[in-house]
Amino acid sequence: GPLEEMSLPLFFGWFLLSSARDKVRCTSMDFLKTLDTLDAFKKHLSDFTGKAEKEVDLEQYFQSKGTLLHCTTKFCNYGKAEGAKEYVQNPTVKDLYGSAFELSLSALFVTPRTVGARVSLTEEQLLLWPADAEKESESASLPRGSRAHITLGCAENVEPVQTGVDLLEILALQQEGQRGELIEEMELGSLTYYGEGRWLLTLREPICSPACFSSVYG
Ligand code: ACK
Repeated sequence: GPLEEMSLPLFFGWFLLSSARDKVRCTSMDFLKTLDTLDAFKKHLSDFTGKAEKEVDLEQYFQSKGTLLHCTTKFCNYGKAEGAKEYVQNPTVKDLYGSAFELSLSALFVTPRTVGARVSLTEEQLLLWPADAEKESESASLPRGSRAHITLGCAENVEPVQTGVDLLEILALQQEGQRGELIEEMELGSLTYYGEGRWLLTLREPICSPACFSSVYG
């Protein structure tokens, strides 16, 4: 009945603690500030503007949604999403609910739609990862956990669900053997362009972020 559906959250995920949040926000702001000044980026500016504009301010272009940063494990949609009830009943989910984890952020990525951080999950973290999270990817063979990410911002009229889709798209290109165009070694890591406005910064030093496994009803 409706009461039962109400008892499931909107989604489960790891929620970054406030110190980690600031660190991640600063790093991503640094990256966006640098990226939109690079000649290589300006060369492909039409990916972002669609018009012959000369500049784009990426910090303005992406609106950050709220202040909480999180990595979604399972989108439950209050129980309406496929597999939501099974996920809640998983004993590991119950056992680990409310406990602390260390997330490893291994890359930042930017597309005309979203900006996000890739999260590299440990074996233990994968126990909380739903089996079907990567099914949207057309090349069906991406390893479990590939979609794990933190949404850092979305372009106007873009929903955060897009961030994971954009990440899967870049990883699918890599798996097809596309190595992208290595643009430059930045202080933060190496910057690669994958065409159609898709930029990937592989971090030299992964960012380690303490996070709590919990859920949101809001
Ligand atoms: O940035 P995200 O991972 O993308 O965090 C938000 C969160 O749930 C609350 O909206 C994610 N989300 C929304 N719809 C879906 C979906 N269909 N599949 C997976 N994640 C989703 C969204």
